[in-house]
Order: sequence, then structure tokens, then C-alpha cells
Amino acid sequence: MTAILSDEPTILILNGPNLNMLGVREPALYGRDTLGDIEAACADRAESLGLAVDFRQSNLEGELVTWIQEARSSHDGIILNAGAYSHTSIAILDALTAAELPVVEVHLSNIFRRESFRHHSYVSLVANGVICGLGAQGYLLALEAMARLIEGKE
Ligand code: DHK
Repeated sequence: MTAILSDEPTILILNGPNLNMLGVREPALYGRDTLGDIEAACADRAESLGLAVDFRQSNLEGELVTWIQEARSSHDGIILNAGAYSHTSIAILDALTAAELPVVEVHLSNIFRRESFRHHSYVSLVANGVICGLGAQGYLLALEAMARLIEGKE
């Protein structure tokens, strides 16, 4: 977890269950980058965009809900790959709605080329935008989009 106290807008980048396994988990689907690689790339891109990042992962739905609740008063936007909870969690949807922050949803894989149960995402109901199928690059594109959302350009 990278927690940064900063005057710059701070983006909470949240990763849900099994994303701690990146690098070894089904690399044909999720790529060979580890979550640590993605965190480092996000920190670099955020710096160039004038943003700070707070990058976290949890396998626990309730912990993700608590972090989203807390973000309301401490962060400026949320980038979220909720993993399988994307497809199941009304609790995460409700927390995101209550947070009243810009949200960009990310999936490494193209969920629409996969099983039909992955085609629906509760997160998408509240997300400003969704990026999927572009691997780790999706997180960097999400940061670019978030910078514009915070500036009020999009
Ligand atoms: C990650 C997961 O763990 C899956 O449960 C989702 C998502 C897709 C991804 O592509 O990043 O269905």
C-alpha cells in the first residue's frame, strides 16, 4: 500500500480479490506484470499528471467497502478493479454511490470476450468510464482520464 500525504489531488487505486496473484495467475488473460509492477507504473504516470496515488489491494469485500467510504473525505477520485466483486457486489456499488467521487473502472481482461457472468458489472452503474481488455495499460489510461475528470474537462 502506498499512502501519500500530498497537496496534489490523491487518487485511490483499489484492487479486489485475486489481483495480488498477478504475474502468476492466468498470464494469458491477465498479463505477466505483477501488481507491484502496476503500482510502480501508476506512481510514475501519476507524478507526470500532477496526481498522488494511494494504491491498495484486498481480497475482502468489507475492507474494500470501508476504504471506499473513507475515500469520500480523504481522496479526490477512485480507480477500481474490483475483480470478481465487480459482478456480484451491491455493497461496493452502494459505497461508491455514497462516496460521490469520480470513478474509473478498470479490468485487465476484456470481460465481454469472456463468460457471460462477467458481462455485467455493478461498478459500471456508477463509473464515469470503464476501461477493459488493455492489460496493465488500462490503469495508466484510467489515471489520464481521472486527471481530466478532476480538472472538470470531461
Ligand atoms: C479481474 C478478475 O479477477 C475477474 O474476476 C474479472 C478482472 C475480470 C480483470 O480483467 O481485471 O472478471
